[in-house]
Amino acid sequence: MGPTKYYLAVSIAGLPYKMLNHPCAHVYISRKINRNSSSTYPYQKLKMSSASHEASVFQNPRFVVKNILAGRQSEGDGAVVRRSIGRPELKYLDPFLILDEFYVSAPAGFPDHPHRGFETVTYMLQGAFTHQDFAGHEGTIRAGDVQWMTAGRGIIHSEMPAGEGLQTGLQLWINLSSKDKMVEPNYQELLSNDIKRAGIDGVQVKIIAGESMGVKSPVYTRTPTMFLDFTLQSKAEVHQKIPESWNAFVYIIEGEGVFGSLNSSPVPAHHVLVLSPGDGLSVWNKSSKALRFALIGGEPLNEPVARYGPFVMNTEEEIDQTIQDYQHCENGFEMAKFWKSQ
Ligand code: FJE
Ligand code: FE
Repeated sequence: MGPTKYYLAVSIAGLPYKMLNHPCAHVYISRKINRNSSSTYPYQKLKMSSASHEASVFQNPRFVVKNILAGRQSEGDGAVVRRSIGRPELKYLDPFLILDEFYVSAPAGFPDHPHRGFETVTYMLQGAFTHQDFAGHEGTIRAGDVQWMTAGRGIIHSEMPAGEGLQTGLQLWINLSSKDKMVEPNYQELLSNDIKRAGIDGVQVKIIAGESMGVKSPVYTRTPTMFLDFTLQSKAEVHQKIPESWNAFVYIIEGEGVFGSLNSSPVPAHHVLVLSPGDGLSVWNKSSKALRFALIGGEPLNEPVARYGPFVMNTEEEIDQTIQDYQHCENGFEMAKFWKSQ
């Protein structure tokens, strides 16, 4: 099997991969088998004011203003994603470019491809993924682990399944402000064990970024961001503050929940809910099963967005420059010259 087969099979954010085919690096498929780890951790119990009381302290509660099912689509090489942010009905929710729930079984995956101008956050839900980049970084994240990658001025990397069977997770693309688009690439890896948790009355939260129930994440977010993974047992409720001026949305991972207003209809998994402005969100699980959802918020950049597949800049001129840099292995893409993933 020659590499050409894969060029044809791969698309990047709707563009045929061939258009981004690199003159220096070849795209080819590889995989490694890694053991999946699973473990359990005690949730931190916090004493705080009663949740129901807190509901009444939202001066300006957030409501659901858009509810969209994230349907399945093909991405990468044989991978399937449910795209919520980034789909035609919801092209951009400043500063968020894409949220994908990905479903991948080897040999499918996301072979060698570039990024510039934003961050990707990969949060594994099931299985494991191995990442390799053109600067020699390599790592495997497993269920519950997070990789927070700042592509900045340029990354070329591969993201491939590391285990047998179905690997699933969330990948969020967060735009960078014009002053940060060309920063040095950077990785923050948060292993499941190190992710802080809090909980009270049938509610558990993993704090990937930002703060909940008085517990803060150590992740440094260049674009101020909140990323919380909530699990509500049957009949539980939660009332989470969100900075007033931020854009925020919910992605339902499992179960169904009532969001924003107690008498609204329950919404099932794989829906994205865009929230109105406000200082907090209330959520109720009226069902008999657990509800799991991600609550994601960020400070809007309020800047123009010029986008070409995996390159996100402010102007078309910067996009042209980026394509040139990529093709000539310059201005951050130097390491592409002889690199391909293994
Ligand atoms: C990418 C197409 C892609 N969603 N979810 C084009 F598919 C990708 C890409 C991903 C991706 C990777 C993972 Cl691990 C999970 C994803 C899209 O890699 F970056 C471009 N440019
Ligand atoms: Fe990528």
